[in-house]
Amino acid sequence: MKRRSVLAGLGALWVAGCNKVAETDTGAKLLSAAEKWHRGAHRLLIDRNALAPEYPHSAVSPFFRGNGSTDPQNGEYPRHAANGFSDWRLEVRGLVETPLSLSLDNVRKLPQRTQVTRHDCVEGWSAIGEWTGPQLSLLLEAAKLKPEARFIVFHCADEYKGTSYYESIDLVDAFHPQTIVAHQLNGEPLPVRNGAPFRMRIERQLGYKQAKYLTAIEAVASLEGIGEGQGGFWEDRSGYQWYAGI
Ligand SMILES: Nc1nc2c(c(=O)[nH]1)N[C@H]1C(S)=C(S)[C@@H](COP(=O)(O)O)O[C@H]1N2
Ligand SMILES: [Mo]
Repeated sequence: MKRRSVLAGLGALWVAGCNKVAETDTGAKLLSAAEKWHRGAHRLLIDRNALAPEYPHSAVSPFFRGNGSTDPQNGEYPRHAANGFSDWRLEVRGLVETPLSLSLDNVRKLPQRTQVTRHDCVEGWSAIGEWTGPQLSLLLEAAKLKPEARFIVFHCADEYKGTSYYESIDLVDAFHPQTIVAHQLNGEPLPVRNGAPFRMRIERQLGYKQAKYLTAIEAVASLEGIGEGQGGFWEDRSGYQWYAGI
């Protein structure tokens, strides 16, 4: 037999086998369940890439309140704040080929995205702000994720209630176009209250995911061993949902 007909024969066998499964009742049920699952998963992925609403500049809240840490006093933060964050470094590390160490100036010179979005805090308040910064995907592409990377962890400079604040997201949110490393609010450098010099904006997620005072972005394979292993400060402390999609 020629190779081509062997392949054709294999194809025919597979189709025949498949029809046999479909002929039986359980087989048909299995197939339709698999198909439904597949359609559901596909819909979920499309939804997860959808954009959060963006607003006209006129919708910006006159005052974007601060919540949680608003004026960190621990470690080197006060010194950095006093000299305009001129020697602050933002690291991109962990499961990457090329770790990065970026100054405020380095980050300002990257291609920028500006978005006017609504921030929703679970404590029951919202505010609209205009955020500017490079997309996180740009930094992750520059650092080149290793294939084992599954989550992105955000390390923060502040201690809140005596514990370092941190957060984490999966790669779908990490590569979402509205996930940016913001260094401006309403066209001005980020106020200390809102996370200077860098904070995350992950627009499809609730307020507590929006890590402020960013020191490092770390690619990891698992969230075990980071903080108490639940993926974030509030997840560890109060059992908030790790996936806080909106
Ligand atoms: N580093 C750090 N990030 C943080 C917090 C914090 O206390 N520390 N609080 C979170 C919560 S609960 C909210 S609602 C938002 C508040 O952002 P804002 O201070 O700009 O309003 O930041 C989130 N990110
Ligand atoms: Mo919040």
